[in-house]
Amino acid sequence: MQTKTQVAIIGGGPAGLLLSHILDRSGIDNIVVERQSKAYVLGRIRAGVLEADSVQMLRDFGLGERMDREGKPKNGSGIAWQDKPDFFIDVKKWTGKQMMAYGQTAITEDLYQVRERDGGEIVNEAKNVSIHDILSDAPHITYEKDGEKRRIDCGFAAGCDGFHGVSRQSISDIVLKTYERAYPFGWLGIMVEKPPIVNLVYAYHERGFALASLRSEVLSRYYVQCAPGDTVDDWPDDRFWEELLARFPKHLAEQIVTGPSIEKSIAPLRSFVVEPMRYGRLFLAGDAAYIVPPTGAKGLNLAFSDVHYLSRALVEHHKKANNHYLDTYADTALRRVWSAENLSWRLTRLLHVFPGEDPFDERIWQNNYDLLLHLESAQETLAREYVGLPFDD
Ligand code: FAS
Ligand code: PHB
Repeated sequence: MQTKTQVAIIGGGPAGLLLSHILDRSGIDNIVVERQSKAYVLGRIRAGVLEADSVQMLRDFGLGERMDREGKPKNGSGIAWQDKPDFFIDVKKWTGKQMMAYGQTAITEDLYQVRERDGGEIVNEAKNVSIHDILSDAPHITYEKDGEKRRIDCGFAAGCDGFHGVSRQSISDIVLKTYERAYPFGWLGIMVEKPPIVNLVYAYHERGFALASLRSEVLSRYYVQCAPGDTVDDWPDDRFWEELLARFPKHLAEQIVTGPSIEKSIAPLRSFVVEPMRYGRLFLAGDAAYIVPPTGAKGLNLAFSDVHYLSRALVEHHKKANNHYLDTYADTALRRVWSAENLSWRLTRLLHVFPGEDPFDERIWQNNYDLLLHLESAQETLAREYVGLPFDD
């Protein structure tokens, strides 16, 4: 079976679905080709915090109604450091903006709902997706569905297929440059049907990092730093709660309502970027091009800023025959990616225990926390980075 479309979108996660929705609103036809089932995609539990510009983007494109009803606006997030005073990343004070606690799972549900309402074409359970003739003016995608080989002829391909996708691998090794940093730990996350503490708080403790977050007034999300080889079987609920409560100062640990986990998973941490984010008529967006450690709450938000830049580029090309934003997409997107990689790496270094760390480095990172406590310029800089740097014009 052969079809034709203006933009073929590989990957139906937040980046692919949001791009599809925005292009559709501009009258640019597109097809999303997703490897997993809809139920599998909607079952993923990942990000929890939206930057101010991500919130505005969802509102601008008619995706803000449930977020504004169920999401929790936040003036910032706390940092608790063992035996030191607490710190609050006060984005409201320093930038006048708020962030929003609203889970990626809900966002993906909202995206699916509007794409299906608007008759969007999403092919789920597409196997062996391949991208062909990327360097030509007429690329095409092939995939298999229900035992049938299918082809989509397209003008452009958007690689929104995440870290394990096919798009990045379709770029020639000759041009692809990779930058990577692996971390000697992972994040063990749980979901629990209990009221969250008032603010989202990151904690540094000699036993390891911890994070108290939320999804709603009755759904909390918690994380602890764990060893890279750990599995969820190593972490029964009792051990998790004992470790989490030990890593927060007493006045915060007392606020945490424990209970049986309804979800438990471990995510490895890495910093990873590939350049370029464009190869011929293939444009990468989101986790297909980079990964940030979740410490800075940047991964999902970066996917949204990529979609802002890429959708603008494709609309300008198709509606005004203007290729300026296509030609500048990769550099523009990467500027914001590297800023987020920078913040995420610094917060990961600041808040985690690095086994065997050089004692000098340990003191330097403790001093970085002291500077936050005492230096307004450091507080303002962190607040501006954490709320999300403005999109480039
Ligand atoms: P996604 O990975 O979400 O979506 C890619 C889609 O492409 C998937 O649906 C996949 O099935 C599909 N796909 C893959 N290969 C394909 C192929 N060959 N053909 C077709 N489709 C294919 N970010 C935060 O900000 N905070 C967090 O706490 C946080 N926690 C995370 C926990 C985990 C375990 C992971 C993996 C990521 C986490 N992230 C977090 C980052 C995450 O939220 C991403 O930034 C976000 O999902 C990026 O969205 P996409 O780029 O759409 O990629
Ligand atoms: C979450 O709520 O899942 C969350 C919040 C902040 C982060 C990472 C994850 O930095």
